[in-house]
Amino acid sequence: MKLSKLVIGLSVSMGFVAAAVAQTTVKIGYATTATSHYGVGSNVFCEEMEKGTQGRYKCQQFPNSALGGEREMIEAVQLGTLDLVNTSTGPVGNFVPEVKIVDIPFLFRDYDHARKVLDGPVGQDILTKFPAKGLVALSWTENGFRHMTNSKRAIVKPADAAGLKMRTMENKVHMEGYRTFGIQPTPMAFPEVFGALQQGTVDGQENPIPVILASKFSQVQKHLSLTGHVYSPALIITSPRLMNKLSDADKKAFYEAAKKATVAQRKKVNEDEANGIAQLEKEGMSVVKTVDGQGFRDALKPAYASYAKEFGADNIRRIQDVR
Ligand code: EAX
Repeated sequence: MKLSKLVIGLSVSMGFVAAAVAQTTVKIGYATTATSHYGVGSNVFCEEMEKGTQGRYKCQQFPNSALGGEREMIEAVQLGTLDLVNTSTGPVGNFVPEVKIVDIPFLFRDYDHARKVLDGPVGQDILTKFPAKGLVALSWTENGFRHMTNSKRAIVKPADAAGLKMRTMENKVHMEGYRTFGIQPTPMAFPEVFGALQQGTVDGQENPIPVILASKFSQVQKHLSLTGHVYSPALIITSPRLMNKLSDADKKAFYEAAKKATVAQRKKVNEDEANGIAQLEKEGMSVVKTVDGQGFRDALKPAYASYAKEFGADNIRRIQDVR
């Protein structure tokens, strides 16, 4: 009697162990804090993916660039040492060149325009280019419209930005555009930015409000100008290696989870846009709310000629024409 109870008890606990072993933990990394827009999006992705796979998959999250800069995380996904990354497109064009077109400054009028293009045929077609590069893009998430901050002076027009040494992402499309503003672009991985601003290695940087907030740049930058000079898309990226391991149903669950992450991440960007500027003022930043947008657009004209050559004027127009 006692023995049979023990046997039953053992087999029950062994069954439990077997179920636990069948659960696969996937690692997801991102640049900013767990409470930032990337954290909000990644949390929703992880919850929904675990639910959608009936617990067969769950996440371990690595916020705060714990696994390196965005370029390094993408490389890690390609190599298979990281499963997923929620990343801006900053370095992505270096892996999948078709992405670069959406990094053109002043390409998108506003959030509605950007989201419509990315959710529409142009954006969805770009996603199909990833597998050839050993990557799978599950969905567009969002970083936001980028604004300039610096420690030297208020920027209203390009002449105010001229001569400033500004950290940029490792993105040639951005750097080419920013040079026309007179800025000295200094590409640098995100984990180094705070220190570089603090030590004065660079005068400024540019990022969306959600990043400026989450990364406490108000501690090391006095001036914020709402230049909105470029939209910064983001993506949840994984690998064909992982996707090919999944059943069709689990694959679908990953895609559905990514879609919900997109909605949540965009919502958090909206909230930060609505509340973040007042918050940054409270933290001591001096904010230029009305910049000479036309002046920046005019300055950019030579770069646009070069973008038209690289990407095709028709392809750029096709994006601009989306209403
Ligand atoms: O994706 O590198 C950057 O400036 C990015 O905007 C940031 O890491 C969030």
